[in-house]
Amino acid sequence: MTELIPKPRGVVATTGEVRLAAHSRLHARTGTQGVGHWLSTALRQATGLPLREGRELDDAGDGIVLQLDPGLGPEEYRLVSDWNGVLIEGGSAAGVFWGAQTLRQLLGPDAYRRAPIRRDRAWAVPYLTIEDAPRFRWRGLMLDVARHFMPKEGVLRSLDLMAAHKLNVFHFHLTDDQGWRIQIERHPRLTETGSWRARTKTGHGASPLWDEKPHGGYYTQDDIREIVAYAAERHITVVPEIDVPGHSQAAIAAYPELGNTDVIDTNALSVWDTWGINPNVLAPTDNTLRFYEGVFEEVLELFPSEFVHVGGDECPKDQWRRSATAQARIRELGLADEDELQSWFIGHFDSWLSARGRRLIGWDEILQGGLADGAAVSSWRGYAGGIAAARAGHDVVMCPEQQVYLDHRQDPGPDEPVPIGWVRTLEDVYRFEPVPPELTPEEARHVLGTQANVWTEVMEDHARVDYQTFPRLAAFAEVAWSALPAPAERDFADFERRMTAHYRRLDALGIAYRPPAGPLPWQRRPGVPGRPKDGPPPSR
Ligand code: TNX
Repeated sequence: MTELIPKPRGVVATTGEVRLAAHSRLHARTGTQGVGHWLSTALRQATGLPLREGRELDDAGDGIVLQLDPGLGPEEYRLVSDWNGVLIEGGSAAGVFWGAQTLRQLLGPDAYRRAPIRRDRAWAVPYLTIEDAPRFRWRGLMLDVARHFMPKEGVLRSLDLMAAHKLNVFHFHLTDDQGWRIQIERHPRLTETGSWRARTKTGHGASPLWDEKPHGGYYTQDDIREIVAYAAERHITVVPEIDVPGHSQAAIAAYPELGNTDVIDTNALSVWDTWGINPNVLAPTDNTLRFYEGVFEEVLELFPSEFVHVGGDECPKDQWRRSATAQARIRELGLADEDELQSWFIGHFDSWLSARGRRLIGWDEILQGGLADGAAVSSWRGYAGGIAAARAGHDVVMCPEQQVYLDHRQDPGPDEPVPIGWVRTLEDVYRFEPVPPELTPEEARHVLGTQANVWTEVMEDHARVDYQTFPRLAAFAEVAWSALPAPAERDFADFERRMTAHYRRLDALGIAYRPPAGPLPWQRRPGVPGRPKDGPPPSR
């Protein structure tokens, strides 16, 4: 049962086990009540045990105690299972929460079920001591809900899956050319018009196809508040992304005056129904700035996170080159070119966010034309942007597409459902190193951490998202949390051995992961695996 993922810093095992029973109690001391509530709910669902709130460890030695230990780092925890019961201590409630996640793994895969399958089974925690702490403070997952909308329940489920893997930053990609997914009260057409597209490109290559089926959806501000609160209970910070000045066709379709009206007829634009880099970008006008300040004002009220992501990626400059308005702006500001105009645009929101006590983060294109003072960078086009930013003293989140883009295929085989050619296998992800050797230790301190990105052009529902995300997210979680050696020295065989236990957990969670061997989910023949015809009736 100690096949833990992500691998903890240190485990010392002895013989014996704590057996949870009907009279076992859970006691959450000062500052850990929220974790206690989460843990008792999760374990009650799975085990059917009452786990009543207790005062202290029982004489029986089968209770669970949660408490803070100010001597530990903020996300650090210690889990001791011995004749006294199970004690989880953390430097903060977050540390205790990660310890509670470890406890769930120690209880076995059935601890991930939503209802007990067998009443008579024992729930045991082996005697051991675990000392553990994360390598990085930013252990992120980015989910693109713009290309394909994911209903709120799916987002909450993703947060649960992140928590189970000790990931703590949810980068919520809320807007793009293909859809605007967050209600903004002062600009209602962003969702009325911007959240729906009439059809979606499905085919690839020379002869694209469209499905002729409307697609859309958005989160109300109440939904967003619920998502943020749900994440907070799981010690996950939600970083919202509102993409500017590129990836904005959905917004322009809703409010045509946001586009370069002197270059194209923006009234003719609708929410984009295909993929790729879109030429229709925001006009660099005062009207656009005021409009988006209004958007960000509402965003700041909904999301308490220190960082706010403003996109900044893939902004073709062609319309700005042809626009008299954009050119006048370049002259008026004394800028050299369109790249500097993009920097000015991002710089405006950097100061605007800083004045409100927040920090801007953007994709590495925001380096072009000069990086705004306090800005942090999501390095996606390899490491180069991250290296340049760290050297210039900016904070960085490493998420190079060559390693941690989970929309890329995970196997070269012809049956892989993804039309993207690049292969990023489970082992590739496991051998991903977020801190490139080029950085000095001083510069490396600017690497806040790392993030896996799930772009959903080819994922129309959460089963496809599961398939692309798992099992690779388990490897990614270990890279983000555990103190692994250099890539070549990593023990992938040991990781695979632990994955055998982890697949059972993913099964219990109902995740449609890519199986390590055997037929892919849609290739299973009816009647082969599954419940035997004359098997026992399901237990109640
Ligand atoms: C590049 S990563 C993009 C996304 C796409 C992704 C597909 C980034 C900042 N931009 O818009 O969805 O590639 O892999």
